[in-house]
Amino acid sequence: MVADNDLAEAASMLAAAGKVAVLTGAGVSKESGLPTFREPQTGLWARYDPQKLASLEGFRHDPHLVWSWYMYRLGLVSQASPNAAHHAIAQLESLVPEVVVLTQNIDGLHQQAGSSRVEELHGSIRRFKCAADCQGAPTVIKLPPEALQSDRAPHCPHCDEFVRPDVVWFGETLPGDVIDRAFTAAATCNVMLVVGTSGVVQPAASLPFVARQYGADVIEVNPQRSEVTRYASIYLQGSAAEVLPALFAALQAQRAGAG
Ligand code: BV8
Repeated sequence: MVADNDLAEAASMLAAAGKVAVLTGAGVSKESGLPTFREPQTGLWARYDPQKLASLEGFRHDPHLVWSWYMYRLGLVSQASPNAAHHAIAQLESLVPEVVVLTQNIDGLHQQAGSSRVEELHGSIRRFKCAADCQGAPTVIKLPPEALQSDRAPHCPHCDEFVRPDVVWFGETLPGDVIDRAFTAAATCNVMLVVGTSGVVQPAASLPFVARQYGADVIEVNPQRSEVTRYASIYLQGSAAEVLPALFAALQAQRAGAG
């Protein structure tokens, strides 16, 4: 469990902050029942490397395999609900003037929990597009429910190319507007709260470093040390669903104490 004085120190950083950026990774959705990226995949997918499947090369090599993996994950996401960590992050908006969530996750759980400003750095598993963006980038395609039950990648109604999830794969660039807003948030926040990421995937993993460079405090929440820990101002060791409600309660208490 996290030491009370670390929680109190982190809460006082948040209490003094006008703008907080919250960078999240797969760990924040772990307690919603969604597997993280680098922990062993379960069942059928245990023998596949997510980094290979989450790539344009993987899709080109076997579009139906990659499509099936995303439909499997979409099934898990559809059953999942936001956990206490997502709710605490959403409630932060009632205590901090400006909060922006920068998520690497594609599950949409921050929005479901009520966060009003969410930048999806890596896209969304709930949105689909033509693999050729034949009508312009992105060519979003509405799919009938039966397409989501199929293990065969559907075809674009305009050009017959395959349809794919509207996510950013390894080797693909993030949408320019999204990455600009994310780096601006990192450069202008007073505190960056980093939750549940191993801090290895670029360019998202550079955001906490940029925040530190611009003078922000970085608070990390993770049961294990990560690539971010070495330059965090405070490292709160524990799971997101345990630590974040406690951090939010400590912040509320400080706000109440401040009158
Ligand atoms: C790009 C969408 C330009 C799809 C994903 C610079 C240096 C080195 C490499 C590169 C570089 N620039 C680009 C690269 C290549 C690559 C990259 O970073 N590779 C890494 C692996 C070295 N980056 C890219 O390709 C990016 N594109 O930069 O474009 C370019 C292009 C070509 C060549 C060069 C440059 C695009 C990256 C986006 C990939 N798409 N997702 C999908 O989801 O299916 S990334 C994928 O990894 C997920 O989004 C995931 O969220 C993300 C990051 O992983 P984490 O979220 O951190 O998850 P992970 O499992 O790793 O860790 C979970 C953490 O949670 C752990 O720390 C664990 O301890 C913790 N945890 C567990 N339980 C809990 C918990 N925490 C809290 N509570 C708990 N209960």
